Amino acid sequence: MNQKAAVILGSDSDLDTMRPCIRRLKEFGIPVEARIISAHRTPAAAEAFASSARAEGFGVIIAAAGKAAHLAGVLAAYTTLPVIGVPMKTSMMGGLDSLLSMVQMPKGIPVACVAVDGADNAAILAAQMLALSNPVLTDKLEAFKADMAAEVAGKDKKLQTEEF
Ligand code: RP5
Repeated sequence: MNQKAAVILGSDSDLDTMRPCIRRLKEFGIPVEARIISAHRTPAAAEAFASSARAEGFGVIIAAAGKAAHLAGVLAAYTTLPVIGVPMKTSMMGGLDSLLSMVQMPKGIPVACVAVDGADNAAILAAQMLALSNPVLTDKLEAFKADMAAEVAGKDKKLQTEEF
């Protein structure tokens, strides 16, 4: 059963944005390996990682990159594992460049793309994928959703006591 998650960063400059992703995966008890591998600066490493990821026990790959963000697509080209892309916000174009580079994949090589800087959602989506074959993880996700709903309900209740 492939239950590890990989978090691949295109650069160390993506790390701070992606820390919540790594933390969330760990909170769910998912074994995580984080790497810095660039589609452009270390393409051979990208191929090597993705080609062997399934055999190494990974069940999902999360790839964060910015600007001409080809990392998720390149990894997806070398594996049949699901790849989730996280487009990084950029100074010049606000992350629209990253988003379009990531999401506009050609037919045959899909990448599941979350929002710009959507680190937390990438972790939750990865957990949901791994949970397909992991009932313990499914229970954790159900508890996570119930906590979120309770939090919103608490805020709604508080709102009803406000004087406007
Ligand atoms: C991408 O270019 C990286 O994923 C990063 O988001 C962006 C800038 O990288 P650095 O120049 O900061 O290394 O490859």
